Amino acid sequence: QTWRMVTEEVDGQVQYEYAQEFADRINEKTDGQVTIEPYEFGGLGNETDQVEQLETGAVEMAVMSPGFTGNMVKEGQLFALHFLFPDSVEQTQEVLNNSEALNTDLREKYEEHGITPLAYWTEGAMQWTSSGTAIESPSDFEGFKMRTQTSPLILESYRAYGADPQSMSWGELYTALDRGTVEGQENPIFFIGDASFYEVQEYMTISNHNNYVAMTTVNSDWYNGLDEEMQSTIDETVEEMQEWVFEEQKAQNEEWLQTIKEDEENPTEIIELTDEQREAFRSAAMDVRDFYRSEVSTVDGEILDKLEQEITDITGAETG
Ligand code: 6CS
Repeated sequence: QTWRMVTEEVDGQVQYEYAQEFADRINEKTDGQVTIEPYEFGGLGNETDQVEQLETGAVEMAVMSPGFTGNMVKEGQLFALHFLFPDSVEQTQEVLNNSEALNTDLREKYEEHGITPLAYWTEGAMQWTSSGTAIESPSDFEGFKMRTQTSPLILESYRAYGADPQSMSWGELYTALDRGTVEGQENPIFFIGDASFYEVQEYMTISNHNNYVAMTTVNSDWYNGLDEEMQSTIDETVEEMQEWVFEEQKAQNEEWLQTIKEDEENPTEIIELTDEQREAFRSAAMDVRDFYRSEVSTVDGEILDKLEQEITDITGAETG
């Protein structure tokens, strides 16, 4: 049997490396009975096409970002909220692994659309890059043309700082930054490096304002139709991969930070925010939580409330 697994990234990047490793493990565990074909970004269309392919069962598996499913699963947009997850990436992964709000409640919301998220994992803390303006305080975002993914709440999060956000596929982003169609974007460091965005940006602000979360997803009907043994093999492999991908993103993010710092041909000014500067963004971002509860959530923010409690239980501090 051959199953397809689409990703939103290309060879060498975290999602695609994940898919390859996942495929190798399944192949080995099934003594070659099952082959999983990983697809790079673009191989079967753009990010939005991929969501549709998984929904309809045209592909069996996908690595998918909630940032592209916001128009479908409203609740999934909670990942867009800035300063929600712990500052520590380790603790963030702990929340992603153990949260009932995400692994039970949010999973059910996705399943209403035929998609089952089997796991959530971080690709690292997100940072801002910019040209023209160094982003150090919310006022630096005033009128700033910011590229984001398609989820409406991501755009709302930048409007809260006064920015002028627009969504586009990352496939168009290098050119858009180069031409000044947009002035900045957010991503984990490895992606800012590997997709060469830093080459066409002047500044990188270490904001850690959010985490890039990806999901390992399957078409629900397909998954539910597998025999028990195959389902367990998949579940067990998804579980093992959590530790693997944490180490992978960590290594890639560390390596790329070094490379960006040392690239003299493409100098990038790296800005570390002080606690006070970060606090200004954090307080400007808080209204977006209310917006999520009142305008976005279809269950009055219940999943977010539960998640906030789970986060507090792990960090011992309020998230808001
Ligand atoms: O910015 C984006 O849209 C892309 N960023 C990452 C880290 N992975 C794929 C995604 O499409």
